[in-house]
Amino acid sequence: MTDYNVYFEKDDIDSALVCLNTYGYCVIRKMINQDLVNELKDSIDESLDSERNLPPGSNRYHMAFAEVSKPLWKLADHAPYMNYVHKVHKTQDICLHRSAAILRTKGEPMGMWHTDHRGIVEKPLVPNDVLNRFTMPSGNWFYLNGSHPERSGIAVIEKSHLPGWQGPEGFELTPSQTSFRRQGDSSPAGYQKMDVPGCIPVISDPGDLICFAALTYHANMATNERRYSCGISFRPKTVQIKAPWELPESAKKMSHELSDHFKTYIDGYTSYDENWKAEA
Ligand SMILES: O=C(O)CCC(=O)C(=O)O
Repeated sequence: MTDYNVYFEKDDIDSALVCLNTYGYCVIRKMINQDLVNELKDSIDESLDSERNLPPGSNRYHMAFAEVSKPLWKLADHAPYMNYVHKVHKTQDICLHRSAAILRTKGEPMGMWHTDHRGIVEKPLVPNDVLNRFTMPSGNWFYLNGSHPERSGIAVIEKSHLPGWQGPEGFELTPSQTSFRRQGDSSPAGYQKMDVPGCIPVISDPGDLICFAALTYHANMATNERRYSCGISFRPKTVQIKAPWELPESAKKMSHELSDHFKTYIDGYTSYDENWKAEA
């Protein structure tokens, strides 16, 4: 599908990072085993759909999944994953930055193309304006069903992370710059189809780690099965964030219950208050 390689083994992170920097994404094969894949899926079910009543064609997100999921913390003890994390940040002095889980059910259409990156926002209005200002890779995701255009998963636009990128050929960035639309289309909403130059439907297996750069434009592909994804990301402690929200009780509970050797990751953790909005 591409004339370059995007698949790397977990003992070749250096080559994976060259691909990530060049094309804006990469896949690290077999990062976790099937047992951990199953544990993470069960944990997502437990926290997002314990009654199994999520209707077809819909989704639920947990935006601070590390605060409720013990299996997710297994990644912080997983030497190959942490080797990737240390290499990507060029330091071992890191704290928990963000974590999330997403559950989607069969029948959900493709999502909107977007970048998670917000740049430097003078007056943050929502939590992502506070947390997504940095150039650290924002997508370190486990697509626990794997990713495939016929089933579910993620698509990216290759090289859309490069400086000066103004949208795919025939498209233009939306006024917010966080998405793009066809030239001549005045709709403020972003595009939601796969027929875009540079679109790469990522194909991966359940234990693979899908990485993309902070700026890389991406979209969830149409969901044709119950679909699970999650991620835990860290940032160098030198990147300090003063969050304008109070640390929620769930974050305090997590800190209290974490094993001592993980406590270093809490120093600098802001959590995520989805109800926070800047005062008018
Ligand atoms: O659910 C997905 O596959 C993608 C989610 C996504 O694009 C995002 O959270 O930024």
